[in-house]
Amino acid sequence: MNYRATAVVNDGVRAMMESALTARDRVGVQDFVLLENHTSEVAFIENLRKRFKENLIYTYIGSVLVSVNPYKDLEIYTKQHMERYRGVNFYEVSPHIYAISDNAYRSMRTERRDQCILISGESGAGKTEASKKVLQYYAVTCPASGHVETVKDRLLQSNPVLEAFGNAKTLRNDNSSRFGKYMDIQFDFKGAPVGGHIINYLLEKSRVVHQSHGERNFHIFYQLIEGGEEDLLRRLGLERTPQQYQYLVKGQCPKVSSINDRNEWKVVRKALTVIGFSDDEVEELLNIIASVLHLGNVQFGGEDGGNAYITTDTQIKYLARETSKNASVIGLLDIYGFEVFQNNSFEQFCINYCNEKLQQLFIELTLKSEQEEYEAEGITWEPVQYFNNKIICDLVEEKFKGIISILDEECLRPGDASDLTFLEKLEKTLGGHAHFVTHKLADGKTRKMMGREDFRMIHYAGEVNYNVNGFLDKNNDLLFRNLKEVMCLSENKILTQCFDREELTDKKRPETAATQFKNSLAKLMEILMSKEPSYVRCIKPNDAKQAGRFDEVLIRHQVKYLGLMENLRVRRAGFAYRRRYEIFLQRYKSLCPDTWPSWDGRLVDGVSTLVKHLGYKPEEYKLGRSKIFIRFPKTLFATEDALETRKHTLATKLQACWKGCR
Ligand code: AD9
Ligand code: MG
Repeated sequence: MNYRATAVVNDGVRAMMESALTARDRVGVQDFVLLENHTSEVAFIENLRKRFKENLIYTYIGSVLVSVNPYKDLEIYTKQHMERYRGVNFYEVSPHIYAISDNAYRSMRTERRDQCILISGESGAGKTEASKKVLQYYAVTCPASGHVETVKDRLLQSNPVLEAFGNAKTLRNDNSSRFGKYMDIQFDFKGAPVGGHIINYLLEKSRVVHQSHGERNFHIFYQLIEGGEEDLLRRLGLERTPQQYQYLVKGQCPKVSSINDRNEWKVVRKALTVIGFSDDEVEELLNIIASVLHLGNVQFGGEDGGNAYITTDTQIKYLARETSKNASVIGLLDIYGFEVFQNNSFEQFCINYCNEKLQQLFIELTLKSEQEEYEAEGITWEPVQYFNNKIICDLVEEKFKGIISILDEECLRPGDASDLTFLEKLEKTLGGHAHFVTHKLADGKTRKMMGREDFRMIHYAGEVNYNVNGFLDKNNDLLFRNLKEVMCLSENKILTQCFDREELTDKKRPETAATQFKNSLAKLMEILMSKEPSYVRCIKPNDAKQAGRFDEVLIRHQVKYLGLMENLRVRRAGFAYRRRYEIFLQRYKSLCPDTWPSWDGRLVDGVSTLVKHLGYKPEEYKLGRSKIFIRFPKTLFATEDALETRKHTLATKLQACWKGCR
């Protein structure tokens, strides 16, 4: 044997030994259910830290994917990576957003069940990037047929357009989505994407007229001004100087180093055409954008200047060729996670309510799918104790006595209704509720550390104080009737689509913002309940948007508010690990002389022979119809260690043999 070959073998053996000895210590476990001490938050975070240090940003809790934003480009999204995850078993490859995407796609195809992927996390945690990765995965790996290329293009190109009109630079994220998004991708019977549609939630309209210091308006304004062709700007009456528009200078940062508005303009302009806007429609759309900028500069006389304002509640909807009845669907939800700031207002109240609903859905569906799996495998179901947060959802949404009902009532009440009378009503109706607190104590004394304008909710993930200031105004969200009339008279077709004439003849009072949100959430829950969910929980590692920084305090906060420990507890309540017989046997058959090199009998008998040989105790495992269920991680680790030792012994023998040959 030549020297080079020996060196390669030596290196291989060393690497094998090193990895056997240190892999788990160094990179942690790839599924939190395998943590020895699964109730320890410290162990949980330590595992995240180890993996993050090794650029392993993905970890599972069972089938839930936890993702930590790396704030740098990792070489893990190539076509080769996509291929690696295509059609393989979820657990056979390292955790990845592609594994979640592929698994959802395959379940949709094989079980003919609609799927949804729910992505949550706080601002800047990587939700939108994750949803783009899912779309890219489908665009590359799904089969194509007929007009499918157009549909794939539309799926991908919808993102830059949505981001231009719905994203903005905030202090937390240079590309922050200021709306929640649910996107349906429809697939035909061959598994090719054939269409889709998008629903938006709670667009932050107020940003059009006001931006906090260090923040910007929606990207499209800057893109148009920086990138728009000379001719176009002339037609729209715009100058290429963002500084001169009132609506673009409030935050005092019209330029952001990480954003190239001019290039983005080109991408967005092209995308508008790809997703089906004609040139005329684009011109009309940009006319609206330009009018908003002009309106912002209108000077008003009188005492308080610019009371008139306009919002661009631009609904970018694209409906691809509407589709055959047999179409299956994968839904993608990119929605704000729990928000807890120093000062929490109406927006945080709505967002956190949305998260309570999603948590309820998670608990119901996870337990349901666990139960279904046990039943399908013929294993006795052992009930799991868990906190049912329905009580908190009811606190918010119940008719007559819920917070939203009380708020609506105050909004309707003529006379002295104010944010403070709303708070008083809350106290009267909800005082004593286990999840609702104000500064007033039952004995008439005052609770310390609580503002007089605050109410506190005990959410499933922790306590949040809400300041009632502005609740009534924000909930009313009124646009004056004469303004609506003007909009309806416009010759701009897009504008008249946005302002429906029928609404004007309707004498009914428009729904309040909270009620609209409650109703749209109820619809969303219905959509999600009818599908099989996968979850992606995104974590932001630091506030500085820097690669390699793992801020433990910030991360602990998110682990808490994402409810990850509760996720883990529910997932670990039964069996920590389960595998199909053929996969388990294939991996460990070399550890038993009766199953090595192959087992000819029934799979279940092979697995039974193997685990008995390994000394598994009856209480440590159960054999179902097609899978083995292992209760504790330590049992599995002992088996993994035995496998590593065997590989090591074989490698040493091999090396000795090579030496002998030389
Ligand atoms: V917000 O609630 O919309 O404000 P998101 O959507 O959670 O927020 P986003 O996906 O926009 O966050 O990610 C923020 C930034 O983090 C991105 O612009 C990227 O610069 C960075 N990021 C996020 N995920 C990844 C990733 N997987 N790889 C590399 C990433 N960078
Ligand atoms: Mg986002």
